[in-house]
Amino acid sequence: MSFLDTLIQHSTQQPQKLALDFLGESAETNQAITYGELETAVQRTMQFLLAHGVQPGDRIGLQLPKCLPFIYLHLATMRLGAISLPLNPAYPLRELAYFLGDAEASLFFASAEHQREIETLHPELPNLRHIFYLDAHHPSQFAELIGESAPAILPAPPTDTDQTAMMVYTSGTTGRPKGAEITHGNLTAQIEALHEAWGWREDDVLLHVLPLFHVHGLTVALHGALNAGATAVLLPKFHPEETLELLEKYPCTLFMAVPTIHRKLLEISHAANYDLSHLRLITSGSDRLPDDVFIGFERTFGHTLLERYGMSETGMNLSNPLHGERRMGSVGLPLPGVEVRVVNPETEHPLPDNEIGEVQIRGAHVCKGYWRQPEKTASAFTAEGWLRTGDLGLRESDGYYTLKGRSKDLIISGGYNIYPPEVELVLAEHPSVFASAVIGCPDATWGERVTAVIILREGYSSTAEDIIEHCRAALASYKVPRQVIFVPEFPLNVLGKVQKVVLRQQVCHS
Ligand code: MLC
Repeated sequence: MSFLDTLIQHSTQQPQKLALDFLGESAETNQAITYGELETAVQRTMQFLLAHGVQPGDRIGLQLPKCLPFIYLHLATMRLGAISLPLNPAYPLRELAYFLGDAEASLFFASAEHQREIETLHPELPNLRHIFYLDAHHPSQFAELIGESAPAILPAPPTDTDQTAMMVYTSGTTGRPKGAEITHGNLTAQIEALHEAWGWREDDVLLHVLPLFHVHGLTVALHGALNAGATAVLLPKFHPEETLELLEKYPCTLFMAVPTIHRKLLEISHAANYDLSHLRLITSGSDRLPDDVFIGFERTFGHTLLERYGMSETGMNLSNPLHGERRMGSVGLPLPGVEVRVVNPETEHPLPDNEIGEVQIRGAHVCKGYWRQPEKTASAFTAEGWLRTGDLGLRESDGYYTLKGRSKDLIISGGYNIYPPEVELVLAEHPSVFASAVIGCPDATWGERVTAVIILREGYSSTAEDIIEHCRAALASYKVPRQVIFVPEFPLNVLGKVQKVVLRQQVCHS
């Protein structure tokens, strides 16, 4: 049964069961809804979308803060066979214009706070029929917007597993960001594998502190809870103390986060006073889990974190086991239905155990390709359908996999992927910058810190603050360099390319 069908089944079999408990910033924004109410809200949202001309295949942009209407819109869009396009609210106008333009979104739901700036974009986006502005601080506003139109006969969820359900933009080492097309079949395969591997249960209570616009918070955590008929307790923003309090007192059984969040929990001075013994599973992903956080969690909370490995294009691929050894530094074993191999990056021949090569992935969970970029799609997959992840790793003889770095030029900060070429392009627009190289320096809190290494144009001067200000105007804040280092020259290889590994050794002093 597809993920969306399963969700409908929960609404008929357990309509009174609490599905989502949204803990807003104030009592007014708190909202708790059952599976029955969720289904009603999704159906009303479908009617609203239909009334605004949404057709199967249409792209619906969602750049909203974490709120229940985001969830209704995401589910309603997919139920109609249209394509949900979640977007990070941190994207500045320039990036937003690219995503909406490239996807040719026909409807766009944005935060009322940004109405004035977003209005200026509208004339540049001929395919965009309507923009709706939502005020997350007033939940009743969405209900008023969609109204209570007479129930129409609504279409059943799409049955074509190859139909695109949602699109997630990822950047790359070259060129413009590309929309990974995640199909209905992908979503179902992803969630079934996790359901089995992590033993999701109807009586699970998940504390959800992640953003909803990335696969970790959306297709792993939220879809996971809804697919299981469990309860998700949603915090609009991560606060370390509140998180520990809720985990203890709600009480919750499941928690999923990125290493930066786990570290922030450990940094609370009285963390060990919280009793988390009733939790049945705490997972970590989106970035490598540092050993000291793994050990710190065991010592402080008596929990062995379960590390797993995934990416936007695939959802989750590998996971340490629910029962059995959760190996420190390892991303575990392939999930059900997931094929994994490690190959020589040049020849693409499979390597024997314990040898480092590129990790390649195949299975029903892997996206069908990139939106209107056939060349990028072709180069991402081998002829036999293996996805080239760009991650380096090895398989140990007992089947556990360990990641050993990246062949792609990529920085991971707090679980967000940052592609240096994107930042370098923005730096190149600064009049004083002759050349730049953007690297990730090790950072205890964030994993890596975005660092811009710059050669100034002769006769020009600039300051770190000036460079950072310049980047702020064009980039989402998590991509903005935290550190700027001016150098007279870069270490270059024989082809004249910056040797980033050497540069990192020269300038990163954590
Ligand atoms: C926030 N800031 C960051 C940042 N997050 N800077 C660098 N890297 C980050 N990840 C900056 C803000 O821009 C802001 O800067 C300042 O930190 C404070 O912002 P904040 O929002 O108050 O920070 P905080 O709440 O502490 O956020 C930290 C965080 C957040 C860890 C909770 O980064 C987060 O939710 N990360 C999860 C990302 C995620 O879900 N990734 C999944 C990708 S899917 P300023 O200068 O404006 O003050 C994927 C596949 C897979 O990778 O396998 O899961």
